[in-house]
Amino acid sequence: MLQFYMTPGSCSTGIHILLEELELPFAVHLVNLPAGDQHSAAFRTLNPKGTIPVLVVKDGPVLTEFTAIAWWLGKRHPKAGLIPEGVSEQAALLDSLSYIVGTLHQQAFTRVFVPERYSLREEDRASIEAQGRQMATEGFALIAEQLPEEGGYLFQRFTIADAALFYVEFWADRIGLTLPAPCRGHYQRMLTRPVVRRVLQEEGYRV
Ligand SMILES: N[C@@H](CCC(=O)N[C@@H](CS)C(=O)NCC(=O)O)C(=O)O
Repeated sequence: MLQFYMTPGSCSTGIHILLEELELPFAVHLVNLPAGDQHSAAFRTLNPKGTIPVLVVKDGPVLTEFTAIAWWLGKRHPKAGLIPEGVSEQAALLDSLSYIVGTLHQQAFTRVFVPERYSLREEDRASIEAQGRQMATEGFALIAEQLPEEGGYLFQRFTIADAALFYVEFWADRIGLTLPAPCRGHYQRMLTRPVVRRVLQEEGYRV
């Protein structure tokens, strides 16, 4: 069975959605980030980077990094169509996925959630957070150009990139950041998926 290390309401929610969309059996290990579980010796042995999500495959690799885990799941279960077939289509998918995880999440939202990573001076925190919100606004505007006007999926059908886009949209919703209409439509479309609703409920959110 797969061993899944996750924190409710974090980027691991995107992987949680993919695991449940694929109907895979997996055991959950909750990592309490505010309590610092990710710094424990046991967790660092598993993932020296000290981040979730982590997916441990029996007799297989220990997968870390959202993109690597999502890619592994999509490739391992090709019939689900979570990754398109052509090389150019796959490159386009990786383009969007890398931007969402590497820029929207890592650069923008990290500034909003943990501004202290960017300056030791207490008086800088508010401006770093504001900068993160501005970067997120710009990032969503770019992503919106790739979406159908009324919302819908990034690549005609649901792919691993939509799971990533969903978790940053969920964060935008939580911090009261206004999304452009196509992203709002995407977010609503994702919320109509029974698996997405179930995952949010399992993670302790009211849908
Ligand atoms: N590059 C990693 C980063 C994942 C990441 O930043 N996860 C956050 C939660 S959303 C985390 O583990 N934070 C704990 C920490 O940085 O101490 C990935 O794409 O999986």
